[in-house]
Parts: sequence; structure tokens; C-alpha cells
Amino acid sequence: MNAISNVTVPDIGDFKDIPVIEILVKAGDQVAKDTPLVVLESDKATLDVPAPVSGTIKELRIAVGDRVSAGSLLLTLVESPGALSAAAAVVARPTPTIAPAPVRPVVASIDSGKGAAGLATTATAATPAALPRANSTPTLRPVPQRDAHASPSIRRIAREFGIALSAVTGTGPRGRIVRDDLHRFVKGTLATTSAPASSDSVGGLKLAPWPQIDFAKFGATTRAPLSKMRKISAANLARNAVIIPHVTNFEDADITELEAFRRTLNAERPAAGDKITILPFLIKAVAATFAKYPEFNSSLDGDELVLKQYCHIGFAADTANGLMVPVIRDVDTKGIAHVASEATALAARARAGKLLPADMQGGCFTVSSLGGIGGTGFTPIINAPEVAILGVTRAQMRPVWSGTEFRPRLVLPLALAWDHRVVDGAAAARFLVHLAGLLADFRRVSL
Ligand code: CAO
Repeated sequence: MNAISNVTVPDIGDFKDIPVIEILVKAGDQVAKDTPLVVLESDKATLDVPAPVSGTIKELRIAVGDRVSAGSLLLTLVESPGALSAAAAVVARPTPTIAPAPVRPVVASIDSGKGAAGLATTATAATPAALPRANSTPTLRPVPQRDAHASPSIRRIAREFGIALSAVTGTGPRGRIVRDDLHRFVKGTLATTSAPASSDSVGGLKLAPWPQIDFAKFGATTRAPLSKMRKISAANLARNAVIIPHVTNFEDADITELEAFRRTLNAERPAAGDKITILPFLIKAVAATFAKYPEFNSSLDGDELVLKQYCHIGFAADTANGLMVPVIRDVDTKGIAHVASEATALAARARAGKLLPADMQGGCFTVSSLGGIGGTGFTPIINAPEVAILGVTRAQMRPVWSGTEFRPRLVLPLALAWDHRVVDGAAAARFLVHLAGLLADFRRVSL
């Protein structure tokens, strides 16, 4: 038969008749030695009463709000025959991890006299490895309340997880932060899918937690898991959107002549397995524009700008698994038909899920074309560490004023999103005007 211990308030010096502000366990919970059981609060400090021995909580003898002094009975506990590690112990409410409480032993406080209990009172309490032995001299060192109102165990968990308590809303008495508040905060932070681990890890920004909504309150819903690909691209896109100061410039390119040329080319090569679309012309025109504005073919690396002597251009491909960006290498050395066949092959492999990591690496710039689908404009997110991206939508015949008359022209809407840390608006406008000029008269690409 295992021994039953009465866990009482240890000798807490001058503190008398102080309230129980939180009970961290319930009957039936298994606790390891030093697991915090009850939190007391005096005028000067918040104090954890840890388990003096490992065991199972039998009966609680106090309630939140009760006032206690040294010797007051808090709960009864059935001692475990063997030592129960903190990791193995099941505590009342699931917490991310609960390490043994840092203990500053006070006095033996269980009637069975088989152990000693202590109070953890400071946010800087010793780690378990550094604890005094159970029979060492009892001490109690209350410290003044910090800005956030929380018990030592809450402070310790917050420290372990790098949670700034000032960011947590306390729902306990007088705004005290209790475990449920920490759980809610961690859940909310994890739910911000954009944040890799915590909101603080995104460039030091303190983002508000993602809204927790019970959608079922508003109507029927179903749930579908995100594909692995979508999760990866979501994290990258969110990082890029948050960190890069994006600006987007717009321009229209008159591609009437280019479209005629494209049709001629396709008519000349009926046996070719792939059709030449506008995409390879866009990719070649970007490569030619790099020659004039090399800062667009660069990447930020700390305080330095890496200017690339190569020209690898990626294009966004819409696949069933989400967006992928295969890269065509050395675009500046390849002809239109070559770029077109590589784009067709890469897009097919992307849709078949057969791209290799190397197919998506080394890009200098991305072209994102929604022209095959429609739309009049959009502002794409830069594919870091590139410094700009071109968004293209559907070309349309429009009446364009020539100076003497309106003429029907095929107009291609372009949007250039660029990183304002690297380039300025004037440079971006020049880049885009030059690009549009090349598309209007493609012969100039070879100049
Ligand atoms: N204006 C008018 N027509 C266009 C056009 C444009 N800007 N772009 C393409 N078209 C036409 C093509 O010429 C083709 O017409 P035909 O069949 O009559 O020849 C048709 O639209 C379909 O083209 P496509 O989309 O299959 O081929 P593409 O080379 O233009 O694009 C690819 C290939 C892989 C870029 C495209 O299929 C794709 O996946 N686009 C989506 C990219 C995306 O999702 N971007 C958003 C990301 S958010 O930044």
C-alpha cells in the first residue's frame, strides 16, 4: 500500500493568510517531484508550491481564493513507489512541456516526513540540475512582481518557449496570466501559417495572432489538408511578402507586331511538338533588359549586393499541387525556340510532379504569366532572393491614339514588382519602359 502524504504550505516566513490564486492539478493527476501544484500570491510575490514527491493527486483540500498560511493543508497525494520523471508525469492540463519546477526548498511540508517541499518564487530560479539538495538550508527569496502578472511556473514556461509575457493577455484575477492564456497564445501564434515558428522570428515583427474562429457557427464547412508543396510555398511567400518592401509599377506593351511574328513562327513550324507562346519572348526580353539595368539581376546578401554575371530566369507554373517556379538557364545564350521548348518541357515536368530541386534553383528573376487565363493586372510577390518579378496578364485589342487617329493595337499589361531596398522607382520605371519597348519592337533585343 503506497503512503498517502498531506501536502501542506511550507514555512513561508512572514507570509500569512495569503490567497491561493491557481490550482495546477486535479484529483487523479500523476505528478513528478517538483511539479508545481498550487500557486499562492502575497503582496510581494507569486509563489509556486511544488510536489514534494512523485505520486498521484488524491484529493484537493483547497479552492482558488482560499487563504492559507504555513501548515495549511493543500492536498493529499498517493506517493509513487518509484521515482516518476517529470516527462512521464501527466499533469492536469496539457502544457507544451513541463520541466520539474525550479525549487528553492523551504521546509519539509508533508506529514509523512518523507521529503521536502519548496517554493519556486523567482523568474530566475535555478535549473533543476543546480538545485540545492532536499535537505539543504531552506530559503525563500520573493522578488517584486514584473510588468506581466504571472506565477514563476508560468514565467518559466514562457522563458522556455521564448514567449514575451507582455504579449500575452492574462485572464486570471487582476489580469494574471494563467496556463490557459499561454496555451491560447501559443496556439494562436502557431496558427499564423506564415510565421516559421513564432511571430517574433519574422524580422523581429510582433504580428498579432491569427484569428481563431469557430467557422461552424456561421455555416457548414469541410476541411482539406494543405499539400506539402503548398505549405512550403506558403511559408516562403509569407516571408517574402512581410520582409521585402514591395512596390509595383505598371506598363502596357504594344505587342501587335510581336504577335504577328509569333503567329508566323508557329505557322512555319507545324511539325514542332511545342507551340511558341508569348512567354519565351518575355523571358528573352527580360534577359536583354538586364544588360542595360544589371541591378535587377542581383540579390541582397547582408550589406552587399550580389550582381550576377549569369542569366537564369524562372517562370511561375500553375500545378495541381500549387505554384512551382522552374528555371531556364543561360537565357541570354539561347534562341526563342530553344527557350520555348525548355519552358514547355519544364512546365510539363512541374505538372507531373517531376521537377528536381536543381530545376528550381539559381533563378535571377521570375516571370509570372496569367495571360493564358485572363485578368487585367496583378501584383506578384517577389521570389526571394531575387529582387524583382514580372506579372503578365492577358493581351487585348484596344483602340490606341496614334496622334492622328485611333488604331486597333494588341496591348499586353505588365506589372513589375521590385524590392525597394535594392532599386528605386525611377530605375524600375526605366526597366519597365525598356522592356515594353523591346516587346513592341523585338528586333531591338539583339542590339
Ligand atoms: N495574352 C493573351 N494570350 C495569352 C497570353 C497573354 N498574355 N499568354 C498566353 N496566352 C495564350 C497562349 O498563346 C495560348 O494560346 P493558344 O493556345 O491560342 O496558342 C494560351 O493562352 C495558353 O497559354 P499557356 O498558359 O498554356 O502557355 P504560356 O506559355 O503562356 O504559359 C505557363 C505557360 C506555365 C506559364 C502557364 O501555363 C501557367 O502555369 N501560368 C500560371 C502562372 C501563375 O499561376 N502565375 C501566378 C503566380 S502568382 O505570382
